[in-house]
Amino acid sequence: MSPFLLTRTLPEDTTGADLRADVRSGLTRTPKELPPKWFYDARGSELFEEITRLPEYYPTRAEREILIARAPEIAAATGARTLVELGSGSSEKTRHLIEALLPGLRSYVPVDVSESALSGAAGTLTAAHPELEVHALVADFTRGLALPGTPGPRLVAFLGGTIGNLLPAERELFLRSVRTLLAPGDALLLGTDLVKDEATLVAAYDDASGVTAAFNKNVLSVLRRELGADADPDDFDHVAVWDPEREWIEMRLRARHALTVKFPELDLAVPFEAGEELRTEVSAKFRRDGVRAELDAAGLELAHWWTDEAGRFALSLATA
Ligand code: AVJ
Repeated sequence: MSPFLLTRTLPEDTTGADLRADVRSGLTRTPKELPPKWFYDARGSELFEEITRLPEYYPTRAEREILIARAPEIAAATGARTLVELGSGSSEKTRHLIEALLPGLRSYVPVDVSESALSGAAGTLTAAHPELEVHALVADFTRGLALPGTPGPRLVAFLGGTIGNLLPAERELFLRSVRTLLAPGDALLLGTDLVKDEATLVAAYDDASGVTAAFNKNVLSVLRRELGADADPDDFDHVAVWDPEREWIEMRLRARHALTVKFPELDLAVPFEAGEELRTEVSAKFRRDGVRAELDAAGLELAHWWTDEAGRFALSLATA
């Protein structure tokens, strides 16, 4: 009944070492940057959940619309007995997929960097589906994955458009590593936000109520708590810009005046000029041909492409 396992693939304290390494390399280069995974402590995960309910943030609703409409087709096409979900977060949308995959589904493997999001989600799911084995993994899926030996066929889902957080070269490595997880008959379900008008995109990352600004600044709280940094959120402005050449949104923190952030534990002082920006996230937007080409380069074949009615977001089903 309700087997629930939680595995950390890395010893807990490498998280601190990873953060220190990212701070050292990302904050001492020009322009400054930090990887977006550091947003997601318990507070950051909560703020992201709040973002998904904002009127301006359409991706979650658009993807849910596609999942509800296409879950039966996905179930029929894959016959999955194991669902692996990378970057599962609260697993809220996944419910639709899980319900369509039952009764054939045996095992659900949510993978996320946020242990708080994982245990919350797994609790809800095991309560709703006591017959399902839930094996949660606290892991950074950009570093390669070892999956538990669950029954095939496997469906690996990477939803929400989170692949857009990776730069093109990182996406290529990531898709190749996913490809190695797939046996013949397994499949990848990939969610991608789509290129659209700039006003809609920028509003989704700079909402009127300031929740995304708080989410962006939360990374400064992570630096304070984890590394003893003296970063003050009031010293920075939230910035969201669309890069039309690279077709991605960048979130940045812009110093309101010249300041220095000190990291006593790292013996590091990071100077910011007035107006200097720290890039905290890239969120790439896609087109069908680009997705097909990237899948192809990783040895994956685009089998289905579904969008919401408004054409804002896409789900791709790819086979090995
Ligand atoms: C969770 C990575 C899909 O890029 O849209 C939301 C994160 N950042 N608002 C995205 C995010 C700002 C989100 N992903």
